[in-house]
Amino acid sequence: MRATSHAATEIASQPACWRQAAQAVDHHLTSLPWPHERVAVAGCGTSYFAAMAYAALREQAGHGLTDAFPASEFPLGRSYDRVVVVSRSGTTTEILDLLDELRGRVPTVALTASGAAPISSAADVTIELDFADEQSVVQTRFATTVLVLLRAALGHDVEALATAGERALRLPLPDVVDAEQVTFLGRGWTVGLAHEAALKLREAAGAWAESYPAMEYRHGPISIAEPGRAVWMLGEPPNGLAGDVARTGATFVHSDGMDPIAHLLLAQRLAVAIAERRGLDPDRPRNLTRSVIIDSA
Ligand code: F1P
Repeated sequence: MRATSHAATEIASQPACWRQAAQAVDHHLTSLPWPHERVAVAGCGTSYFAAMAYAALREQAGHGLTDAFPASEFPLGRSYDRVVVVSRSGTTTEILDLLDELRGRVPTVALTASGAAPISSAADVTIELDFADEQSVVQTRFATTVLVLLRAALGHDVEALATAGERALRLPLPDVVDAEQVTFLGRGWTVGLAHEAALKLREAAGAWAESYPAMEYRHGPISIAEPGRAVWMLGEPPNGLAGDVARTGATFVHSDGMDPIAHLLLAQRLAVAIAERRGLDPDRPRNLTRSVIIDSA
């Protein structure tokens, strides 16, 4: 294995990518959802989780109804003013199929790392974030850069996020590298981040990781908590959760005031650290390719 994985390098470059996205946002504002539009956002895997986080943030900001769907489960019968799709590769089958279905019915905008990919001719407008493309199969910086661009469009202070991200890159990892199992939790927009963090552990490290909306955790998933396992809250934990987890003997990790997207960087780093501990290459997950292209035959 290389001394430094692509994933590790790409994780470390996120604050710089976020700043670059912030510089580009004004240029893209007219293509992105306008306040009061009914919007749906779709993606697959990591790109879907970025879509989920944005959807919750946009609604919370009062910009209007915003749904998020896996591209394969998009409800074609619903009416929207604009559909946003997210795909690093721009070649994912479900995304291209969805854009085909939507053509001429609703304005579509695609966020991709590759403007030369088929997604560009399938969507009405393409926003290319080539500076956030990645060599690792495992996505980190593309998805967070998409989310930061969309947060910038909602008026969030990207410089503060980038500074928090730099701090998250310097912090020691929580003491869970040897945990047998990690459950990530979120609320509102951080539910998407929790799913993304768990996906990173599964993809990069083949690790047992789960994810839930935080208030759902006590409705069953807490049954697997025990010493040697961990619960990791992205954002503010709901009342009593830390104590409930402590009583199981599991380790409880939380954002402690850090913006959850910066806290996600620690979870990404954890995924790489677990992979390295297990002698795995975090850039090359088992059974996964950079883009899922499904043969129609
Ligand atoms: C989506 C995706 C990623 C996954 C892997 C395979 O790709 O499912 O989430 O980590 O890279 O593809 P894309 O549509 O964003 O290119």
